[in-house]
Amino acid sequence: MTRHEIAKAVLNERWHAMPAQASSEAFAPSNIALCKYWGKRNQEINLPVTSSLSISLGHKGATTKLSLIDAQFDEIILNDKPLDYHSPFSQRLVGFLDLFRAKHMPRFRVRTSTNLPVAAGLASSACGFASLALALDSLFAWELDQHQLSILARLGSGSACRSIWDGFVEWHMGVREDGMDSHGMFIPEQWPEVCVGLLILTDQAKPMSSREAMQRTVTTSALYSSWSAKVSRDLFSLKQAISVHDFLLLGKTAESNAMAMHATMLSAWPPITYFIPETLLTMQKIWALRKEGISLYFTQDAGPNLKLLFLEKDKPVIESHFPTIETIHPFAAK
Ligand code: 2P0
Repeated sequence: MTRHEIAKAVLNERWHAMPAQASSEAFAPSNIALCKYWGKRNQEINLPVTSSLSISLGHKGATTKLSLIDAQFDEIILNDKPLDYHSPFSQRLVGFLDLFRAKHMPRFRVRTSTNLPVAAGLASSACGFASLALALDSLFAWELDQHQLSILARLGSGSACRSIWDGFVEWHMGVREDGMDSHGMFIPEQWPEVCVGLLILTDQAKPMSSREAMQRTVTTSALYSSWSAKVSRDLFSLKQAISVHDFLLLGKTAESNAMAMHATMLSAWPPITYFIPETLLTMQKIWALRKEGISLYFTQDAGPNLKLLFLEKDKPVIESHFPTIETIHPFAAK
């Protein structure tokens, strides 16, 4: 099935609905995977090879304002900057909007603002597409449930399907070819002491999109054949850690999962790495602090920056070692 057919199937009889209001606004949090999504079994509709598990970043994410305009083309504005209609990012958004555009429907103005560093590997496409799916739901008064919204967000960007919820979320890979069972599922467990520290080591754009990198890994990496089994073990451990609030198990599993994902990239051909010297130096600093008894772990996505995982009680000592860190409390009231 095509993306278009999936969108139509999710919307069902709502497909013909005209916008119920002239504008809408929605927020979605960014999310950080503790067990990564790395590889697709279907590239067109973003079906993953494995399930994954994330933590949403509370008030850190994207707000999308959507309105109808009388124009020839959609207008895309990112952080107050109008984007060139032909830029790859605009085209990706327009392609997503096209999924929901019946004949003769006006164009959209999409104004997205993030409160996260853009292009720092902090999953801004995830919160961007999730907030856009939520804004569309409100504009058209579809009143879809969260699982349906998660499927629509997934059509924009895989990891966006986890940004529909706060807290811990598991993206179930599903088994169906049409992907109707491939969506996020909320894990109803609060763990207010958990902190995520954003450590920006460079503001340079990443060398390769995660989309391209994961595809090259799937097709060329000798280590990729072991990835599914690693994910199954890590998902089991993470769910156990979350249910009994075992931070050591959570941190260890998340760090090991991230390192294994990067190992699959190192063994791709041509090899891929998102490490820069500062990434490795910071890892060594974290491992040294751990030897001193500080309970600190990291995870790394498709970029050189690190996200640190620690508990609230250790925040002062962590912030003293990493003065530039931005600490996020995923479970704090918004
Ligand atoms: C994740 N990443 O689980 C993994 C870990 C990056 C590293 O999901 O092609 O932007 O839009 O489905 O969701 C980034 O990939 O890729 C990502 P598409 P996406 O967070």
